[in-house]
Amino acid sequence: MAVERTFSILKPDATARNLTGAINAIIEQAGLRIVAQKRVQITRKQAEQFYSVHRERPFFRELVDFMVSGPVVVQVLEGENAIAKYREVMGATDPAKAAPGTIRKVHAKSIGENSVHGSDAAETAAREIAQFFSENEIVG
Ligand code: 3AN
Repeated sequence: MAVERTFSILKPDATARNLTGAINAIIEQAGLRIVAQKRVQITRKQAEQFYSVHRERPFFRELVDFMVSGPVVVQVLEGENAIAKYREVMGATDPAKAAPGTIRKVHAKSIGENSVHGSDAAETAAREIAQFFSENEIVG
């Protein structure tokens, strides 16, 4: 398995509850390296662009409102099989269905306020990383 990069967001429900360190500890314990990280307030335009695949979904407005409701921490994670590994570490979208020990099982509040985002495939990871980071901000 090759070394990959994936894109992660610690969402507003996580930053509001001072969970950046606790979530980063789970990420690092899973063997993923945080090779870029910054705390930002994203704009509505950035959120709409980021989640444009969900534009037609009934929860789109709610999702965008939530993502701009407070600061987020955007990250690039690196490691063997990082995309699938981070999806596993995050747990299911709905925290009620997430496996024990996963970030969402431990910390998420609901299916909407679910603490973290992680890319779902290599192409999405590359696109999402490029939306928030320039190459010289990523230090492996
Ligand atoms: P995941 O983040 O696990 O890849 P997606 O891609 O299905 O899940 O959904 C993207 C985001 O949209 C989720 N992280 C969640 O915040 C939000 N979302 C998904 N389904 C719902 C829902 N039924 N109600 C509210 N928000 C939702």
